[in-house]
Amino acid sequence: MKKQFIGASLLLAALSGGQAAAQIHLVNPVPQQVERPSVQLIDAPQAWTVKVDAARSGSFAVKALEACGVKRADKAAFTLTLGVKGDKCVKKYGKHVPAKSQGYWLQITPQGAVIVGADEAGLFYGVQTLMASMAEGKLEVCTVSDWPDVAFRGTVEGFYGTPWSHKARLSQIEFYGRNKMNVYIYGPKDDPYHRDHWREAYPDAEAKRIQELNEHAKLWGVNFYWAIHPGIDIKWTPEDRDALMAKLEKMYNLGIRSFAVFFDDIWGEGTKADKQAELLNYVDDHFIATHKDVSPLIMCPTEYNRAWANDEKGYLRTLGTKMNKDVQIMWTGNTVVHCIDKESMEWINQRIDRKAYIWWNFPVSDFVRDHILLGPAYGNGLDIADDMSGFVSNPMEHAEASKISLYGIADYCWNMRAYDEKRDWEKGLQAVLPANKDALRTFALYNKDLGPNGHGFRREEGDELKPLTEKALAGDVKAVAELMQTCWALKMSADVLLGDKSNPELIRELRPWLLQAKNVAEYGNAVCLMNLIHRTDYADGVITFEGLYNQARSLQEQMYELENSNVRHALQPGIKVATKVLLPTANQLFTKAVDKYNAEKGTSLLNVAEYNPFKLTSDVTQLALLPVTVRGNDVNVSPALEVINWQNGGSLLIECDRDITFAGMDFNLGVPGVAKHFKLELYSGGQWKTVSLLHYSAEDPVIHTGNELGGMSASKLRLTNVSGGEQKVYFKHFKFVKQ
Ligand code: LOG
Repeated sequence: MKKQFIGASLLLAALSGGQAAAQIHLVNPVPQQVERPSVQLIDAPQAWTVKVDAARSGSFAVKALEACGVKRADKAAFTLTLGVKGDKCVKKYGKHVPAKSQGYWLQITPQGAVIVGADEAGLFYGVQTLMASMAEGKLEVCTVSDWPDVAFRGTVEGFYGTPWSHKARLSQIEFYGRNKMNVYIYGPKDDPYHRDHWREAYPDAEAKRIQELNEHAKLWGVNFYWAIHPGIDIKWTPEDRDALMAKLEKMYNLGIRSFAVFFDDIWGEGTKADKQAELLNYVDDHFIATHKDVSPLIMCPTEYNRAWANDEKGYLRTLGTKMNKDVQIMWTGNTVVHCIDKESMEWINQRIDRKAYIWWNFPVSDFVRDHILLGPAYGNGLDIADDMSGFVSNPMEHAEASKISLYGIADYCWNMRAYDEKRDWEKGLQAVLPANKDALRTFALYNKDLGPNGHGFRREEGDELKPLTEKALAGDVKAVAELMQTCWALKMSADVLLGDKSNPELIRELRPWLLQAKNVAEYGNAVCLMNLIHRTDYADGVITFEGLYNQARSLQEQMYELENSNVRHALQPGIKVATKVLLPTANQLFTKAVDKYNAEKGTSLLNVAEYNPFKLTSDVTQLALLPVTVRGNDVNVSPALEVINWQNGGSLLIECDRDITFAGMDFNLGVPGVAKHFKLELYSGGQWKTVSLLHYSAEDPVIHTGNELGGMSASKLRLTNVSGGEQKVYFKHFKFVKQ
């Protein structure tokens, strides 16, 4: 029998070949090795005779058969024999099983299937492969040898914003199980019992929900990690240490067997490496080591990315040398939001003296809440499986929509070298919305990039359109007509999805973006027609240029109004779709058509489609890329979520291309009393003038300018740290209002 390693080319051949498609291609993640004499398909059995050792029959891996809808019968034509290596009923197959933890061997013949796991997890994954391969009602005769490249794979619910609902979490956990991910770290920043009130026990109802999630996770082979975030106000005292231990014990009593401790996004006392190491060693020695069946402890350090690592002070090296080697250390890469490569793995592993546990900040959107991220997961090295102890993705607060990229991440972690983001994206869209995959695909094409953001992390969006948009902008009529079809397809996809009944939760999450997509698409259509209609002297039957112009202007307004009426986050307002290629092209085409018309007809229609007179610059690295947005008279700088290290003398400068008259201003640096460390100046009449800053009360973290600012006219505004030292602050909001 010829051995075939499933790779991209083989799968493509299977997908596009004239012969019947191989069913194994339905399986996610892509199995490591598949052997098949030729493509031979049989009907999926209606009933199964299941052979398993009595002692194994209660295992979650065997129970998974029921959860997956397998109907058992005594003398069915199809026999499924399953067990873990060494079990009596699978003894003779033992030699085939890959010697890899979580691995399995699966053989499918017309008479039946055999699954032998290297361990229980492996057996469960073998069952999942068999089930997934039957999704289209057929089974394929083949033999699979499979195991994961990365031992711990999954997600960390670690974002700021509305935590996932209980229902969403249950659905996520099943999705992880089906796609062979085994980690779910529960650490939503806005669960008070995780962070702000970490010492307090969960109220009964919440505790019950966590317990239920944990039980559900066990069924799906997922380790439910409960994370605690004590760094905000921890004192390195025996009392606080005991409070932490007591909370962990409480969670253990609820059934939790996997734990994490986070120290991200804090400053002050809680950030000390030696104290963190001492505490975690204590937890490791007196809790993890003394309890049964508990996973290795995970910690998220304060310096969790290279840009923040201060080698001289040696925070990471201290953790590396002082913290027990079995404590796993999380890492987001070169910056907070970054793809991971070999070189960056080597850099961190050397410092922490162990393999880093990757916390990948994708598809999380808590710093770009106006976008929804439906693109493929790509950019991480395919050669780093052996350099990491685990890999988890931090998803969006939109749980269902996150599954599109999580599908690919599951595959990446399992079989890294065979990972193909394009193939996985298609399969992921299919898995999330089989009833309307094509519509979801079209819509997702315009919801991949994050837009400008403080982390400078961008994604490909609309590359496939560029040849067309370039031609359209150069005046090619055929290209403009084709672009109209593209816009129509976007509108069509949004309408189809709004009518979808198969995944209501997904449509609920997408809804604001679906409505906006319709506006963008209609705007694109109107603008394309504006560029075509001059060929018939600006009127074609009942359609006139001015009518289209009025429509386009109205749609610009409707897009803006939808953003305002559907504000999902006060400080990152907006609902943005197609911002990388399609919308900017439509805006350029609008200006072009209006300019041409004005020149020919001697009119003065307004040609401005998109205009932002404000520009931000800063020598404080973490502020330099923050976008400025204008909404009516409000001018906002997008907030940052992490701790900002604002050096002495560092400033934030906002320039306008003309003088504006100020009505008021306030900003929140997250620290009561910090106003005295900063100087605010306005550039007016050729010179800088200082405006005094104040807090209304000692506890108030919001800084105001009082009445002094009202009525002042200026073209620039500058905020400088004048304290003589570095200030650690948050940048929670920054807003001024013009008259
Ligand atoms: C937070 C995380 C947040 C993410 C993206 C880590 C370790 N911590 O800047 O909670 O979702 O970035 O905004 C973070 O990434 N801080």
